[in-house]
Amino acid sequence: MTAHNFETSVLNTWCPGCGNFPLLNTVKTVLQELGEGESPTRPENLVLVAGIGCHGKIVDYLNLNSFYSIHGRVLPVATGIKLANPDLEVIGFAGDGDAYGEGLEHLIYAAKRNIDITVIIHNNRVYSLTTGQFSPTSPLGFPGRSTPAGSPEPPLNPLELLLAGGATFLARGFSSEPEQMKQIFREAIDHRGFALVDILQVCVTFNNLHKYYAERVYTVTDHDPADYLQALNKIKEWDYGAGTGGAGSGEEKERIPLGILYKREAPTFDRRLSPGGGRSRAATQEHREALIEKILANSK
Ligand SMILES: Cc1ncc(C[n+]2csc(CCOP(=O)(O)OP(=O)(O)O)c2C)c(N)n1
Repeated sequence: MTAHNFETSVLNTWCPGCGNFPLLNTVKTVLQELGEGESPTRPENLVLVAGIGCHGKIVDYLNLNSFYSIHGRVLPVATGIKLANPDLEVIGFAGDGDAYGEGLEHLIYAAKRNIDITVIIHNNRVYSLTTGQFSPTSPLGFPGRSTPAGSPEPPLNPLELLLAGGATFLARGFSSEPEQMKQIFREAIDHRGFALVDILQVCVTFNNLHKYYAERVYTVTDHDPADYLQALNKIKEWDYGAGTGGAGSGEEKERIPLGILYKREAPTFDRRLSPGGGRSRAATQEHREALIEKILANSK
């Protein structure tokens, strides 16, 4: 597969300048790379799951097996697919509204279980498809459709919550830094366990934070992502603007770390559930057939 083969004929309806474009192009490059090398991932072994929102359209623009879930339900669908066939590489795409709002409890349980899937959050910090309501990560004072006088709530720090929840891979990227996004996506997909990548994805129409991010982001160095406390400190270094007046507050000293913030190895949910802890398709199939036999025998 080349990046070109992933193209579809679906008309792209994202706004010109949307941060979803570089994200999509980066995903294409990574998927192409996955199909090369010594043990290539075949396109038929990849499954994409999307939520509902502007972000969800990404699966329309990628010629691969995909599943449009319902709002907030990327994780249950992705979990089901992975458990049904642990040989598949499952990648979820969700918005901040989708994953950190309505779907939050599913996200925490995916982290707690350490299921081997990758989730990419298009975190534009606003509900874009429904035209600009505030989301769980919107800055304090955000003047959205539903909060014309400014959001009265400080934003949630989802990475802190997921670190506490048991996630084994947490990273942050920026939609205007494609090279770094590429490295992060690749590592997230290669990671065996639950990997969440929070992309600061600029929505040029309802929450254009491009300049705000460009002035503050930096790539982490001298950081041990395997060290929980170091990871927590890095994650707390930027609290999505909570307590500082939020994005656009003029707080110049704020710095936003990008890169892999936490990573550790741990047994995965899908392996725990597979017979013998293995991932072989044949073994899974055998186990499944034996179970069905047993159920049928018991029902006679
Ligand atoms: C169960 C359900 N609740 C609410 C909606 C309405 N809805 C559709 S998209 C959306 C918000 C999308 O925001 P986000 O997930 O951040 O994605 P974005 O559009 O910003 O990419 C909402 C509330 C819905 N379609 N289904």
